[in-house]
Amino acid sequence: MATVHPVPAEWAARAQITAEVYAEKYRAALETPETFWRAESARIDWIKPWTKLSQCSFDEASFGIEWFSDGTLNVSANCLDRHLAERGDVTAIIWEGDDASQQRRLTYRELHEEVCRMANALKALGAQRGDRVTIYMPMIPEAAVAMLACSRIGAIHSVVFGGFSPEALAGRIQDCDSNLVITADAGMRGGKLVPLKANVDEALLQCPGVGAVLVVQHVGNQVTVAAGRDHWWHEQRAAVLADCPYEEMGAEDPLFILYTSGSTGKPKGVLHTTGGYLTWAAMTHQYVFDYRPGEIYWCAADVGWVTGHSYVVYGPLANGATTVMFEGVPNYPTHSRFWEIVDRHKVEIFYGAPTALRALMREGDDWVKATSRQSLRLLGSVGEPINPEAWEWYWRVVGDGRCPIVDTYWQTETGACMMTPLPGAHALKPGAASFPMFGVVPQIVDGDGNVLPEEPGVAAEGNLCITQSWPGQMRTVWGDHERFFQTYFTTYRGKYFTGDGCKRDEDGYYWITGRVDDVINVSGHRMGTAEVESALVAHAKVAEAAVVGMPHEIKGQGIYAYVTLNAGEEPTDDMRKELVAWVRHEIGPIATPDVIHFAPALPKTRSGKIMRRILRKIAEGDVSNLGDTSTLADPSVVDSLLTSGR
Ligand code: 6R9
Repeated sequence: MATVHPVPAEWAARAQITAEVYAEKYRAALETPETFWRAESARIDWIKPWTKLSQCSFDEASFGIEWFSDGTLNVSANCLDRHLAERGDVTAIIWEGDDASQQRRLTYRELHEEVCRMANALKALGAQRGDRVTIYMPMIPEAAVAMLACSRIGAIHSVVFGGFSPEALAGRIQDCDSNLVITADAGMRGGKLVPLKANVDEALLQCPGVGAVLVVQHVGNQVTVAAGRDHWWHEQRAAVLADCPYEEMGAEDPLFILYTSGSTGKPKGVLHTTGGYLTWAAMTHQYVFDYRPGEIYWCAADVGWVTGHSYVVYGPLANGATTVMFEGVPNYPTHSRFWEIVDRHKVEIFYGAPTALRALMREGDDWVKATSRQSLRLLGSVGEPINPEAWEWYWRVVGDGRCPIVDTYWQTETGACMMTPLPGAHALKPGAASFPMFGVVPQIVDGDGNVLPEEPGVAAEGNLCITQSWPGQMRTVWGDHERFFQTYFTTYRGKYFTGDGCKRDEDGYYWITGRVDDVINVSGHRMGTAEVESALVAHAKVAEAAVVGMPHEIKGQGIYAYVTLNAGEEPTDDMRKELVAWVRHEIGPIATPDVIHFAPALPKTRSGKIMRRILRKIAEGDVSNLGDTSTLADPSVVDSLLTSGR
């Protein structure tokens, strides 16, 4: 029996969402959606109010997703302009550099001015409504400024995580035909320089369509400036006006593209639109974190991931919050860094990833206990399942047993949080994503698509689908609407399939059990095994590769790569190093294989399909029961795998 932490009395007394309110709102969102969403979308300032709530269908013949479609608004106006009258002097962003002596604060008024100036600079460089702008930045306020500046002029941003290689960056620039890139000279992480501008230079050798690069001077390192193409932000900034009118955007106009990995092919450009996304991000930010105006809130995610989009930038700023941005890493200069930041800025709500917690947990409690953390009142977790051991440590050591933990389950595709316990409403079960957000209807299906019925007191386990649309749902895969439909709506007809396994326990709590497709979750980052495979086979000496996940104490999952070399190539340690370096070059450090297993051959069925089940078992070190291998074209391949080199 898992431990259960009851709702603390003081939380039940003061939380915005109590058990009763949760039940009422959940019911209202499904039974009277028009009234429910009228009220919830009123948290956004609309230029022209919507009259059409939604037109959504997951069926092939009538497929389409639209919310609030005849309404108009502007996202940056919602995150900035409308706050100026009442809280113009409130801090919008608290920034702390990798080096703790670097600190910045921007009020809403200052942020508004920066965004207006950057919007004007983008226009001066030729950016227009509907253009794609790629943002490749460190975690500095200008990353948020760049996103908001795009939304102000109706340009579609595509943020690429600074840990991706020039090769990966180029692919993302090409896929959405970006003609403008915003970057910085460099970023700093854990005392190490990340040469962003140099990476952009390398990527642009393959991207002739990019006519302008806006470069923020951050570290002050030497960079190359290509005349006519590259422009310093500080120079442009000084040359433009401090005010920029915002564009009136349709609710269904694109807001951003964010590339994410799937089970097949190249990363997909997940497209989010304007009205539904902002409503969803802002609503969940308020309810999930029980956020109140004036609170200091810190989401430790990078803006290169969806969590950074929805919970560092759009959700908190739409709600007028003070959002903390941190450039560095949890263990630099010491393992106390996160908690020192909490103390320094009096952070009340902290939202982070299990992988960081596991890494810090391993270093012992003293690093945490050296800090006060008295300001904290709520903790959050996101990105991957949190193991009960890490959960209990987070609760007991970081939160001193005072702070509820919201374990928020969602995806790049879902825009913002889909399932979570709410701190004043639900007793907490360590590791359970718990209950659906308002408007979310989860369904657990078996492999054949049969719905496992929801019966009180009866547990069920299978694959997680969502049966109806919610405002923050992605609208398409950039440039490939057919792929959008095929990827998410054909495994189980008429339903959105998440790709995750899930169980519902006797009390109705949902637990995410991890991906059931060929996606692995490495340190909370999604990685398609197919992507790593295609990087490996692109190497001249590799004949074939198959990649699977393996259990990893800190990262959650590690990358285990089986590689068959071309005839005549030697499987040496140097070869291993060469391949690891190659993958880092092709994708980036986040794709670094943990194990390269030189395999004389891969186990294949007679029809040529690689039997991944066997590869996973061997990677897990569970070789006692490899299951039925009789359908293999050559069963002796398994023995050769067991004796060959890792
Ligand atoms: C927000 C984000 C999505 C995948 C998702 C699932 C896993 C995220 C989780 C979780 C268990 C949680 N995931 N949050 N699993 N519990 N609280 O992470 O988006 O990068 O697209 O990853 O991450 O497997 O399908 P994204």
